[in-house]
Amino acid sequence: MIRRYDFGTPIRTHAVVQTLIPETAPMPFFTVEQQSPEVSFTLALHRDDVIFGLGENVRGVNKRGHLYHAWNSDDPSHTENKASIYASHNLLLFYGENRCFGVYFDDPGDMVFDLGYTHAAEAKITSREGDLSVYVIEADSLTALCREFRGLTGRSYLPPKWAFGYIQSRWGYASAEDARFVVENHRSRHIPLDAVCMDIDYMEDYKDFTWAEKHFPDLKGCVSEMKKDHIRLVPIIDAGVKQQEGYSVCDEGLEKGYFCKKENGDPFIGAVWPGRSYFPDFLREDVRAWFGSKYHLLLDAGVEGFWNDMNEPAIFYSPETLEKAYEAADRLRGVNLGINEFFQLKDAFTGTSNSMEDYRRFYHEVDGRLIRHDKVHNLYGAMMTKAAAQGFHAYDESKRFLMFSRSSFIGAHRDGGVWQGDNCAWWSHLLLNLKMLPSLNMCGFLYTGADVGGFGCHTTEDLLLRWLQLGVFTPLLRNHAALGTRDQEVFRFDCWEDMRNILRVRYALIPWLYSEFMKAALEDGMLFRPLAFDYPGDRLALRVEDQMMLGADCMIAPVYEQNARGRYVYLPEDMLMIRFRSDADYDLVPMEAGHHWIDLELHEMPLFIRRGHLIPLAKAAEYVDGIDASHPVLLGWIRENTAVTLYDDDGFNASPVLAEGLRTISVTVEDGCARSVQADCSRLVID
Ligand code: MIG
Repeated sequence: MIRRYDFGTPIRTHAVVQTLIPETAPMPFFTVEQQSPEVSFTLALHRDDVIFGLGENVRGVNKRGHLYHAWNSDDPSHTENKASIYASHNLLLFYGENRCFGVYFDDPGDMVFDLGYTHAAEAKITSREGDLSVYVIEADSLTALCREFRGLTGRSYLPPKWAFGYIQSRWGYASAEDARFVVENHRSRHIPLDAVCMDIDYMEDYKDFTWAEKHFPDLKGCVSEMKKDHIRLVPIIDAGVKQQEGYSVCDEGLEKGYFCKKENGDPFIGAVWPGRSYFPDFLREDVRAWFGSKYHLLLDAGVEGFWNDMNEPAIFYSPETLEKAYEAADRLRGVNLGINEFFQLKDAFTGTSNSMEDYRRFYHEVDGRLIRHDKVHNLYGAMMTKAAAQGFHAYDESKRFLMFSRSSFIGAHRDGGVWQGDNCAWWSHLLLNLKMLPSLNMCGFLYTGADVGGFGCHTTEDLLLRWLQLGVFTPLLRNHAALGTRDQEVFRFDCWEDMRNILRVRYALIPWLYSEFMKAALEDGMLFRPLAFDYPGDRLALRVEDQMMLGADCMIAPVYEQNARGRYVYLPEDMLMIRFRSDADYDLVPMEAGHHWIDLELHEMPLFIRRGHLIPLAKAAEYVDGIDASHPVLLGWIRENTAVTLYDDDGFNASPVLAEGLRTISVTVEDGCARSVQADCSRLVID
């Protein structure tokens, strides 16, 4: 059951797809305080209450004990002291004894989530602007809460099937030669690969929807040549549009008044990669339709997927903030600087980026009303993604396209996936990647993954290998690294064969992973869940944060520490561990419920299958289209006749029907032997 409560004048965010009539009775669970314009919601926490939610953010799966913000920010330092990164997903689930409810704050502006930070036994959520709808969700389980929430906010985005393949990316890839080099080095070593991401350097002067002639003299030819090799090129699109006369996107946007404006009506200018740029007012329907149609230029060249970046929006400086910095410099030049003045000078320049001053400098037109940017800041990235989705729909409504965005808001889960932004090549960020998965899934973002190997800092080969061992389970599996960091492609490392073998496990699992993904998407479920979702009565499962349930049948528990040769796991029930070295080389280890140490050499990774369940292992290939799932090997620990039902489709159809793609593989057990006409039962454990 979901009830809506309105405060102030709620602004349309596109997060919710159901129209609920606001309640007039007081809101349950919370004490509401209004101190205009702020509204806060306070709740006493019981000793054992757990708080799930907040989607993409730092720290744990249980968000209790710290302070978070709703403020989308381009911050490449995802450390524990941060309160927000690129997205605002304002969903909280309160769970404890006699307590199971969710609350969604549909507020596009700044919010503070004090979840037992100021007072350990109190949660206080504050809306700075006070214009919001609050949705209170009640259900009898965590899974049911999330299903209700998805019902409220709409079905998750469906990527094409090829987007489950391995994607190689790097900031610095610019040209057709760069892409070919990557592809050749994968294909010649039989390392699976389905796509190569092009970062900003493919463009002409970082201008959206252009490509540099010198880098891509024949883009269309290159895209189709790659496609023959089962590779897709996935270009980046940035939010800012370069200010340049004669650049059609800029000229049209100016002529039609599509860019965000300052109070005096002049278009706002902020500098990003292209230099001085304009920011399309994605909050307007007509601007979205226009910007969305620009993707057609690349779709016409055969491109089938994109990533949207810099859409918090990131702003390096504006002429105004820069001028202030120069003034500070002029004022202080020649002065024998005291240390305070020195820091003032320094801050004058570093403070030019993503400044509140700039975010208060421009306006959006929302349903005919001018609203200052800071009040709707968290919608910008989501509305850019919506523009792309509308553009794809207009281009070919029967087809799925790949889209993943850096910034997002609830509602953007209908239009695309997200990647987890500029992480670092740190072991702690491998763990952070794992922890964000279920939180993002609660909010509907199913197609997600982090930069495998780490974006910033130099990776190490053991980190990349261990990270791949997590990445093989994330729908978006992309190796991406920043300019200036050490080469990070699999083929650069001595142990590339171990990495390739792990990627082959991914490809053997894709039919199952795709099936689980599609079931989750089409039935408003989650792919990754904290253990607490599946074992509600289990006091130990409630606190586990470094293992996750995956799909209906499995649990994952990656190694996330350097030099570890294994790890501890907690099994809430009997499970079969598959210790994978490759798709063809693995051990089956039946394990009873409880605590275990498991040995895992650097090239080994575990997957746990719940006792009584089956999963199929297909014949791997070097690209998704080549995988043969017709007669899979079944893995599982069973006692009696068992069946597994898998979903499949052509991988493109934009309106798939679950029932039409289901196939059941059944196994009969007689005298301790298993048989199936549709599968190979040789690796089943039977007792
Ligand atoms: O300011 O396009 O998160 O993936 O490689 C950096 C260059 C801009 C940030 C993205 C990252 C991308 C990078 N971009």
